[in-house]
Amino acid sequence: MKTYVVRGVLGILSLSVVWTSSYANMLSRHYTLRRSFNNKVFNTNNNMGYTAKSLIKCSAKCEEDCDCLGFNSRTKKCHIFKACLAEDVTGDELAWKYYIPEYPEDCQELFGGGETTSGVYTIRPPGDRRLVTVYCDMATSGGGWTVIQNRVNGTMNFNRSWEEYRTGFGDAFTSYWIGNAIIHQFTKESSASLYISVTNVDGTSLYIIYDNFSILGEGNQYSLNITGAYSGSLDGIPQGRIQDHWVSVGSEFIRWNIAGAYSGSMGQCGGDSIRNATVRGIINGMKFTTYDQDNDYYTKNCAIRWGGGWWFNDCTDVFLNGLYNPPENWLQPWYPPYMDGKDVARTKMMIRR
Ligand SMILES: [Ca+2]
Repeated sequence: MKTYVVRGVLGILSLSVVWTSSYANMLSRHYTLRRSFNNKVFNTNNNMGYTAKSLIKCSAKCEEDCDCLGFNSRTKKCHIFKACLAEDVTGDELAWKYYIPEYPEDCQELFGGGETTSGVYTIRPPGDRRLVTVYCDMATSGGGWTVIQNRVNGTMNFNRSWEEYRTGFGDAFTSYWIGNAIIHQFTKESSASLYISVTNVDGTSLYIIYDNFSILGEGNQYSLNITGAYSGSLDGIPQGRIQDHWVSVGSEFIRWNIAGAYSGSMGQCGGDSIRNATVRGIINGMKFTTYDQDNDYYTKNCAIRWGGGWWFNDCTDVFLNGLYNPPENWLQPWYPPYMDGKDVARTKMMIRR
């Protein structure tokens, strides 16, 4: 299905283009009509020319370097410009219309503009010329969440280089990491709320929300910074199939039993496992580590040993980027309650500024 609607926004016509995919998600972009350019022709040195059957087809040509698109509904000409400037108008020709793509900085901006459908959208993160496709969760906990990490199955490799974690990898329709540089841009002026969910293989989900999340820039190896309160159900109570796990810590041990209570000699533990880790060190404040850049406290490299990039201490009790499929073991997705990736079907991290 391909549809477009024309609707009035502050007296300016706005074109909303919607694609649908086999994932039943939607990719949506907005373009604003520049009426003053109707029936004008621009100097063609500054554009790419195509033939397109429709405005929708033409708009699909509008990517990274497209700040203006022109379509002639009579001749089916489609022109992609870096800019449409009044001084570049060279004459008149009927049926030309020009549209300026509008890119929100994040999903919260889209949500505030009336987009209440979860799906894949194109954003232009603050301080960044790049266009980025992301999944926007418009339904969970008030909506407007920009998904920064999504894992829906094991097909996407999360054992990536520093550069790949910096710029981002994956596919917004399935599994991806949005990129440490982008997360930093989102959170460098003021911290964001961070929502983390872990979905069991039985379909139930646990979540935790941190009020204040940010990461430093690349010069500080994207250090993790979480402050303030948290809430949620990822509270250390064993769930679902997780039962009778034993963890030894030096001479001490913890035992989780079927009823959900714990016994042992470690006292209070669980809940905020980023700041209250009991086994492998607190990761709040830690730098990011990848297989090709070791910033952790382990004598070797946690990313190599554990098979994915993350904020490691020695190494971690919380690891959402682990190896997904047996026989390779995904360690400590979120301990407690998750000790092992075999209990985890999906994970998601998302932020709202
Ligand atoms: Ca190390």
